[in-house]
Amino acid sequence: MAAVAALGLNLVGCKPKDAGSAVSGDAAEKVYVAPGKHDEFYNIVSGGFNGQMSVYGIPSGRLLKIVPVFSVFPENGWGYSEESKPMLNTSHGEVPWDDLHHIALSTTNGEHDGRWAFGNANNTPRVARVSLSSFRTEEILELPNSAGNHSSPFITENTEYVIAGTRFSVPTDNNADVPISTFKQNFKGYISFINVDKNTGRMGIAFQLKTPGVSFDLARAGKGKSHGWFFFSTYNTEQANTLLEVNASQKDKDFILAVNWKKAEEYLKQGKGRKEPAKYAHNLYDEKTHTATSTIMNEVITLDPKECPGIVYFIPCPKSPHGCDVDPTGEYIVGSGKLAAVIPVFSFDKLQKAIADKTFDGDFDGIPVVKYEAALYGEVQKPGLGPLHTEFDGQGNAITSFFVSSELVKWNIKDLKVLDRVPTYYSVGHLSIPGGPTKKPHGKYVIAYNKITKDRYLPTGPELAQSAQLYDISGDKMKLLLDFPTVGEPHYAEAIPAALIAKNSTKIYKIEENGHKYAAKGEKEAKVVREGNKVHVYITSIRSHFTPDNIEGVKLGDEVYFHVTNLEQDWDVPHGFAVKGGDNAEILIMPGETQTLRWKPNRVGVVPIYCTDFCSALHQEMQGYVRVSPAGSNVQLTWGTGKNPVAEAEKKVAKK
Ligand code: RUQ
Ligand code: CUA
Repeated sequence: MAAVAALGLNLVGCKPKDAGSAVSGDAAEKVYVAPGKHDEFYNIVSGGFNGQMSVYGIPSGRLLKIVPVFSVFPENGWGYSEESKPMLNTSHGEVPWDDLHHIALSTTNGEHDGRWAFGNANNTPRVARVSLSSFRTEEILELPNSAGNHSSPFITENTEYVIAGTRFSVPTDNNADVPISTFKQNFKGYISFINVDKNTGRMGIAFQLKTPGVSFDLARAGKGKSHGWFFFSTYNTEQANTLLEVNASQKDKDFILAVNWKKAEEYLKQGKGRKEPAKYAHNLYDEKTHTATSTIMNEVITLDPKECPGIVYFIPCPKSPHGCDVDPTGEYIVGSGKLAAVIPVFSFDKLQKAIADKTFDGDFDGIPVVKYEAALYGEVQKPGLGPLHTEFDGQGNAITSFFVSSELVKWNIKDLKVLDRVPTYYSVGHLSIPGGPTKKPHGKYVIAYNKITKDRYLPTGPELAQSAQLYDISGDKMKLLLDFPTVGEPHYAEAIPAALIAKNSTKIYKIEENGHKYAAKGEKEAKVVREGNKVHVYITSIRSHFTPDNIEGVKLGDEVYFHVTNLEQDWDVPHGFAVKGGDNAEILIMPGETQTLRWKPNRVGVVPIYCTDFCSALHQEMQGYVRVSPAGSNVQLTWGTGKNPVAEAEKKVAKK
């Protein structure tokens, strides 16, 4: 126990000796992006417990955007507008928050293609797809038989699959009420293979692999020669169900799971997949109707490796591996054992030979375990303490993050020699080299996402700023250039050349293509329609008024739906919409789009509505009123802009 306690102390990380140390003289120049100039890279950063993604410019570190994914976001109405609410639906009902750890940018032929960013929900297992044109979440897919979707999302070379491995092994959804102590018999580790449509990006669960009950931590797809394979780090191969801190750190080695997914596809074709009942939500946002739909799915196809020999193998890996990263050639697989003193590097060729020769060390729950030495290329000796993650610079080198010794360490993949090390402030988790996980890293920088900031920023109460640090890796020595604070708690991030994304940015939605059921595509189409106690307001916004902006005839007990269509067809002219006393948030409507705010008035009176986004010199004038009368009142439903709606209505009645 004492040893464990001592270890526990170590694990909190230590402060580098030269904390606060100098940056090189030309650092400021290297990160300075002059006003009006653009950054060279987009950095798409996971938000951790804020459930969002954020977008920074590199090298400046400027925050460009926050994209709500699994969390509601009052800033733009995500999860508050009627259109976006279905995106947060799950088999548990609405889950308006999650813990987003990893980003995967889509690739074609193993290189960034700038189309989508995928993100995982670590709490209620889901995978999201964000468009890199609109910077909006377009799709969220829930994962059954899974709990704590940490080993996710990671993608294959051509984005054929996004994979998601469960962090918690759990009993299958169909056999869920079992004693926790029956872990070894009843708990399974499911890995979902999600296929992605080449053109639309649309996702679906192709199949789930049912593996022994262990915890999946991270993963990477093979590439080049190892395309067709996937590698997952695992821990808790002790299969403990309590006090994992101790009980899951018993073994000297855990495993990397190697999956031959091409072979799994063959078994599926042969009909080896089993249809199992499962309940999960599939949510899609449609850019034409500007509306999301949520569909509850009822079954999933599972593959049991025990019935499909040759698709999975375990490789021993010291000790509680976290990151499992594949180099740009696809030959080297790097395991980072959080408690290990070396970094093992495995060879794909040797692994293939070991499998062919059956150089196994028995099996684990029916799955062959390849002999460690038979798959090992070599070990990086004395790299540092607590290796977590490795990225590649495209020049034959790897850079590994070390949480405990708070540093980045650069080493050569071929000779496994340490080349350089730099301190991080402090306790780095993930790191990101632009293109680092692809076949063609863009190199140039590495960004460290740190877990602790202590004295680096002005104090802000008990919780301090989260921090990223940018290093120049273009020379032999890594050089610290910049600290920049980040929102949420960043875990993984990817960086991609701006040239691959900027040109495709969505500017407006064409109003004539607006297929929203309640769109008013011009002021003439603005109207108010009562359906029982539901009042649908077809309202338009254009600088700087709403049509209608005076509405009467709403009564207590009504549910009012403001369907706001933004008629603007200019870039960067959203309008907002808010109503006093509304129990949700504002909505922000992009040019050409329709979004709906639901409001249930709870008192009689005249209620202001207004635009929340400073859209013109007369933005402050962009306002109106809704009169709410008692239930059963005989105030007629009337509406208008620029006229007296009550007088207009009276005129109409008089004419009849
Ligand atoms: S993790 S700090 Cu949740 Cu990706 Cu490694
Ligand atoms: Cu529209 Cu302010």
